[in-house]
Amino acid sequence: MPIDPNADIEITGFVWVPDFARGFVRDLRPRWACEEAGLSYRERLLDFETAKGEDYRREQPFGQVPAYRDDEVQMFESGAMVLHIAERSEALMPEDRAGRARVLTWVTAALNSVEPFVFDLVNIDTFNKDAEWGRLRRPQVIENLRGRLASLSGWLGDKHYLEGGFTAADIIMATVLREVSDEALMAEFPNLVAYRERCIGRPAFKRAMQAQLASFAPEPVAA
Ligand SMILES: N[C@@H](CCC(=O)N[C@@H](CS)C(=O)NCC(=O)O)C(=O)O
Repeated sequence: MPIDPNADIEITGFVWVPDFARGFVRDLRPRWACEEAGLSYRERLLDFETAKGEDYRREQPFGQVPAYRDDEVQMFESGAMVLHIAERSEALMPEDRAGRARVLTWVTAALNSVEPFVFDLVNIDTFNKDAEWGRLRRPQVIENLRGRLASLSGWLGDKHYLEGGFTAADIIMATVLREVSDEALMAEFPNLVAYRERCIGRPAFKRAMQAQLASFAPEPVAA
């Protein structure tokens, strides 16, 4: 979907981030959900200072992106946004109650049972790459994450997606797996690599990614 300045859905993002973060900022998730659901959205781009300001914290208490609004609701937390967008489209959410409960379960699992382990590694590899504590702690962090990936890999087996067809849960899980900063570790689980590639090979992901990348200013922008 082209971004539409008149769309009822608004998603916030950053006007500039450093190169390593481009393509990984979490507004990618609701952008991707909108693309899958065929819903247009408008973007509101913020600099860091505005994001940490009092006004914006009324929308996003932690001063982060994304924040979301449409004609009915105002939200923060990308997982909740993807679920909300999924409610507006059968493309991302099964119709039956049991199926919906499974999608909610897997979105929560991705954010609560997998992402914290991925973030522990990102915190070392990206944000503290020269720190001595990181070098000492990394083997244990890898071991912990390996355990989570092994469990996920065992569940997924040869299924194409987490629950039947592609759903909101796959948007969240695939974006979590994209954050794993050790490709050798991922390679221990070929079905997870194939799953991640299958998800991000979708045209809707590519459009969302292009839209995020196109939104960044080349240089930092001040308030
Ligand atoms: N749990 C939040 C996390 C949002 C988040 O971590 N946003 C990052 C960008 S990917 C951010 O705004 N970082 C700046 C900061 O924390 O100051 C969500 O999923 O929406």
